[in-house]
Amino acid sequence: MSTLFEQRKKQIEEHYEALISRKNEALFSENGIYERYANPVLTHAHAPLVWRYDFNPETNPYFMERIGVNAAFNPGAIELDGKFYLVARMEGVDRKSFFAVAESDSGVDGFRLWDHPVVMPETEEEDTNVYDMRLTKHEDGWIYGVFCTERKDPDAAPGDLSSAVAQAGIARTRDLKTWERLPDLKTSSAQQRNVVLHPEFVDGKYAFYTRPQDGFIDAGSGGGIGWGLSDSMNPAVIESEAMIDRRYYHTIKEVKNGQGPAPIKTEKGWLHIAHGVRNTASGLRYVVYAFLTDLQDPSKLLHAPAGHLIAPEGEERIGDVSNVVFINGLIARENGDVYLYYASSDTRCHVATTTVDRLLDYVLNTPEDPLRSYACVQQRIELINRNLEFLS
Ligand code: M1P
Repeated sequence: MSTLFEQRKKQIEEHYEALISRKNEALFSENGIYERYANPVLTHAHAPLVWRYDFNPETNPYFMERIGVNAAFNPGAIELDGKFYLVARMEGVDRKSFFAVAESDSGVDGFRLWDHPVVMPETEEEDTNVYDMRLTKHEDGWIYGVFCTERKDPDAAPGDLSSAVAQAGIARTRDLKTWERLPDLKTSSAQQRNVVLHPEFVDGKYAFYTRPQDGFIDAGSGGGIGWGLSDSMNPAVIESEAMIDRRYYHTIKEVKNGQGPAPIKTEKGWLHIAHGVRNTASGLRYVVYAFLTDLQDPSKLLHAPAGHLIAPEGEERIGDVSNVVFINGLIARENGDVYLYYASSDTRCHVATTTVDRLLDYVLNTPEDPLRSYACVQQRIELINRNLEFLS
């Protein structure tokens, strides 16, 4: 007769393998811009069993979890030798985030996390929490990971155990296995999050998308997707930041916004996927949006379709931080296919598939936000009248 340990171990192993080998299926797309998928690509339950259970019956007779995993979200993404890799933000039940690599052959299912999480070296200043890595294959030959490093605010009032300082941590790798930590990005802003390295040199310098901010949560006078150049990555120092994509009153990005992954180079310009945040009676609402910048000058905004590209739907709306979709990873393949890896409600990772052509069509042909109801109605009437004339 098998022991409780053996029964539970078998059950959990079978359940785990069924989850990893589950096929995913594209869903019908109402908007025609991209396809969502039936299942998330990565969840807390994808965390390898050896991360969580003690497999020794002597020390774990009930086969209980010893170190639980709470969530898998906000993954960076990269294609290497035809394989799809996510560098996910894994969060332990202790609320600390860390990075771990998952790989898949299809990009839409079969993501399996490597046996060991990433060991991210620290600078002289320890990180309390690290998360949201953007991966950039830079033309200098390195793969850079730029991520948020969060530390307790040294100026917090006594008893305030929430105030934090966010800055951009930087590391580089060739294989996603060994990471060399570089000094944190230096800018004049009190807080930086959602910093992304542009894949090419601009005027012979490293170029960054930034998100200067006054407070840890509040944009204050900051916010908006910024842009700055640095002579070097070691250390990376930005002397002055320009603003590429501002926040506007009564829009999807009125509270704050942030560059998603590194932009896709297309014949029409740099295609950007980003997140925007607005306030509601039930808290902040995070959506994903897109815009296009100039090929020669990536800091020059060319087209900015109104509204969101992806907003939380169904189960995506619920999680540890509800009503959130967030993106910091995409894979654009040689053949024009695009895999958007977005996370929902700080809990799980999803994929949406599309192509560069479809995204460009969307960005170039969706009208900009005219910022007023009356003008929005005029835009819609113009479409209706064109349609009615065409259809008559
Ligand atoms: O909780 C929602 C998101 O909040 C932050 O994004 P932002 O800096 O734009 O506010 C990040 O911490 C992100 O990880 C998180 O998903």
